[in-house]
Parts: sequence; C-alpha cells; structure tokens
Amino acid sequence: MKPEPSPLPPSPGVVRFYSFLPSADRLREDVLEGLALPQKNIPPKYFYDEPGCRLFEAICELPEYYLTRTETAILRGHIADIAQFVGPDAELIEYGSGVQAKTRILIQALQTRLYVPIDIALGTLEASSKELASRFPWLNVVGICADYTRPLALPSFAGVPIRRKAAFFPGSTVGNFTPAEALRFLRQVHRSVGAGGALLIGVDLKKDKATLDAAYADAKGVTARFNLNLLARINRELSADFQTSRFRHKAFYDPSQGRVEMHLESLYSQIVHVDGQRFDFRPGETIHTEISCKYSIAEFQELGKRAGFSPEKVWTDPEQLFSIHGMVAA
Ligand code: AVJ
Repeated sequence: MKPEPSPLPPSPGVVRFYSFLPSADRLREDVLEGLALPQKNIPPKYFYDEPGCRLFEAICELPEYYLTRTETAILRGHIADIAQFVGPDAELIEYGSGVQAKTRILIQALQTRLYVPIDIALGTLEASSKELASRFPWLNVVGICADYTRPLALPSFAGVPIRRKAAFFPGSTVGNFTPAEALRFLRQVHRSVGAGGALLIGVDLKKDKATLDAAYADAKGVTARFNLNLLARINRELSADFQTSRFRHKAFYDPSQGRVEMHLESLYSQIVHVDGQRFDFRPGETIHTEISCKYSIAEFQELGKRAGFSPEKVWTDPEQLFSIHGMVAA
C-alpha cells in the first residue's frame, strides 16, 4: 500500500496515524510457507502481538538481557554528543518504536518537533505515541503502522520546519536481519533520510558465548514464553492446534556465524494443523523463529558504508557490550 500523496499536516498534541499494514492473510501465507520448508521457519516480526509486546517488555527488564539497559545508559551518558551529531530541527523517524522509552531521552535532548514512529504493533504504537505527545506538547507525532521489512515509502509532511531527517533504529533490532537483508534495509533507510540524513543505530557487539546464551535463555523463562507465544498466536489467529507444552524454547549463540538463533523444538513426534493443512514434526525438529546477528564495530561500519553511509561516530559502554553508531547518508 502506498502512502497518501498529501497527508494532512501534523499539528502539535494531535497524534495522526497511518496504517500500511498488509492484510491478516499475510500471517497465514508466511506461516504456511515457512512451515512447509525443510527447516521450518517463522519470521520474528510475528512475535509482536499484544501479549508478545508485553513479554518483550519483560525481557528488557531481565538481569541477563543487558541490551536494553546498556543502550539506554549509552544514550544517557552521551546524550549531548549524540544531540550535537543529529543537530537541530531534525525529523526523527524511528523503526520498530515499541514503547518509545529510549526515544524520550532523544526527543528531550533534541527538542524534536516532528517524530515519525514506525511499528508493526498497532496497539503499542497508538498508546505510546499518545503518551509521548502529551509529555512533549510541542511535538508532532505521525505514527506509521507498517512492516518495515518490506519496501515502504514514507510520506513527507509540510508545515514543520526540518533541516534534516534522522533515522533512529535502536535495540539491535537490525540483528534480526541477515547481513544481506540488513544491507538492503539500510539502503531503504538511506533513501528515506536522503543525502545528508542521519542514522542512529543500536548494534549489539560480539562477545563471549556464555553471556549471549544467558541473554536469550533467561533463568525465569520469560524468553521461552515470548518464543512459545508465537505458537499460541498462530492458534488464536489461524485456528491452529499447536500444543505449546509439546515444544521447548531453544536459543544459542553460534560464534561461527556471529549470531544467536532461537528455535522452537518439538519434544515428540507430532502432527499439527494450521488452517486445515497438516504439518509433521519429528522429535527434536525445530521451527527457526529468530536470528540476532552480532557485529564488531568495524563490521557494522563496513555494512553502513556499503549502504552508502559514512560512519562518523560510535558510542559504547565501558564493558563494550553494545554500540550506537552515528552515520551520515552520503
Ligand atoms: C528486539 C530483536 C532486538 O534480538 O535481542 C529478545 C528480540 N529475542 N530476546 C533481540 C529478542 C529474544 C530482540 N530484538
């Protein structure tokens, strides 16, 4: 779906929403197609229904899941430098905005006047955007409900003076793409911000296997519930008959590929029906549900360059767990 050619001008305190979400049939198609593959596979964007969003928020609070608190600390600790890098009067476009917690820090520092959050989860997008707009009365918020893993042409907005566009992609969500997909995505971001536009992107760094294994398989089992909720969602929305207790969460860092993989492993030989179609599982067979690629600073800078960005800044924490890159679209 293409954005409307001339969207209404934004106005402060009023949150506008545009939905470019494909039909619900997309989930059906993707699941049926993914389960028919030799290595069964479901894309991670489908984690984020309402319960999934809540479970992800709980993950962010876990002691093992260092990513969120570390990135937030980097943002806070370097906010003056980051604000100087982005510069004044920037339109802030956020990919996968979620609860917009880190965004508040940025908007406060930048005194942003136009914020365009993009998220696949409509409920979270609406609630968070309204809250943000009431917190910053000068702010114009234009929420875009969309799947940004597919080509997306963003509308442009008249009436708010803008010097440059700045894309914000925190959380190391870029790690859900393979490097080849990330390259394609970054090129799309490049088109969206245009020459001279900025990119602020949070990227989890490569590190020891024990830390990464624990971050994706926490002691309380919250990540397991997050992963298994995918099957419950498919039951709810596609009248499938997954028995979630017959699957287990499996997550591990593969140092040779520099990525964490999450799977749902079948504990038994079993048959599952989705939308009237039959799928057989062998004991130990998995559905691959997520990759979380980790990059060294140099590796990610190289990827940015290949997408047409010049890497200008990198901010990290003292333990070098996480990085935020500041890049400019050439
Ligand atoms: C939201 C994609 C950044 O990959 O670390 C958390 C999702 N998966 N625990 C990540 C996730 C398992 C998260 N991202």
